[in-house]
Amino acid sequence: MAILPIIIAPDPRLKMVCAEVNDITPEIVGMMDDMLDTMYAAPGIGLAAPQVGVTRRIIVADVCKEENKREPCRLINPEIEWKSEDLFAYEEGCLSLPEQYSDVARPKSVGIRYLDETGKRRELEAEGLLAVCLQHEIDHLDGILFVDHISSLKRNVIMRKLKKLKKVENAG
Ligand code: GNR
Ligand code: NI
Repeated sequence: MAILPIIIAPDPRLKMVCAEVNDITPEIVGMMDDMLDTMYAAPGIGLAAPQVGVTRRIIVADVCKEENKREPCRLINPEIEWKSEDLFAYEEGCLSLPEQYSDVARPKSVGIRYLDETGKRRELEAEGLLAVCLQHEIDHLDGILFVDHISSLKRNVIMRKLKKLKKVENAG
């Protein structure tokens, strides 16, 4: 069990297209547990490997609210198989963009194909908050942040704030 440091934007590691996992090693399985620990500690409802500096196609999620009803999801090489035409707008945040929020419209429901931690091929259908979360996480694997879905005006305001925050932190 380990809580890993979360990378804050802007950072080149958050802009990379992550590599597929070909071999699910014990290191990868252990890393997914560390990612879950990190996500629960934050707290967050999802986490993508590039946010902890690992540019591989791995995500974890749990949209359950209560701490005693945890339902951790571990997805390797997730792919969106289909998405609904109707959209759902939700106010998104990101652990890599602390304290920044904006409405993002995405397909309301999605079908996702992935490998579980044993290498078994699986599929899931998600809607509501889980659909939002999984699309947000899969975006991270392609170097896409939620601010890439909003107007450049709003994005620039948020990115400028984060750059300033980093400068202050580095100075202090
Ligand atoms: O914890 C998180 N909450 C959240 C809220 C709305 C839409 C997406 C998210 S994901 C975020 C954690 C995170 O940054 N995952 O990459
Ligand atoms: Ni995020």
